[in-house]
Amino acid sequence: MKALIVVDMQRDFMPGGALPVPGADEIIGTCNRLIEAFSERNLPVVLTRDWHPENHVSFKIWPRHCVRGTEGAEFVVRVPEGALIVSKATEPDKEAYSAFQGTDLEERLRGLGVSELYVCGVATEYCVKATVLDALRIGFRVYVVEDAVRGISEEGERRALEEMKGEGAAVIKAADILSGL
Ligand code: VGL
Ligand code: ZN
Repeated sequence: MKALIVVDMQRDFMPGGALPVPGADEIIGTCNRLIEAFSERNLPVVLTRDWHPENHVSFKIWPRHCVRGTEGAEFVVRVPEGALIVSKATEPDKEAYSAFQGTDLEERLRGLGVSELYVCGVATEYCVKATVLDALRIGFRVYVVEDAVRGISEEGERRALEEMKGEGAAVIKAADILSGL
């Protein structure tokens, strides 16, 4: 069984937001098409969100962003009925880039019989990469949707894609998923 994981497509990571990822708004449409395609086929759709408390430790390194309940933390993609929403980095003293860190995502996916993950969203070299590497480590087959991810820097994104491939991820284009789902 396949599932889609949409990483941190939230207002604060869009251009004009608190921690902008260049070009992140350009992938909203593609993420939405993937979300529609998976949910139409009753395949699980996971939406992760950075969901920080006011006093989160990451605000020592990053501008204040994605404070839970604020506008900046809202999703900019469609949230289909039945979507699994995974809130991460919710504890003040713990950073968590991976959607598997400190969440029940693994158990929920296993409970649904999922073995193959398609990952899109932001930021390629932070939360996307950490999520993909964790997923590979715990035995999922992972596809990174290269035209539906964006990085904070181009160099960071390029290196992250290489690292994910080196650990066993496959890189795929959205059109190839949509035509073969
Ligand atoms: C992220 C930096 C800080 C991400 C989250 O979603 O990639 N990056 N918090
Ligand atoms: Zn964060």
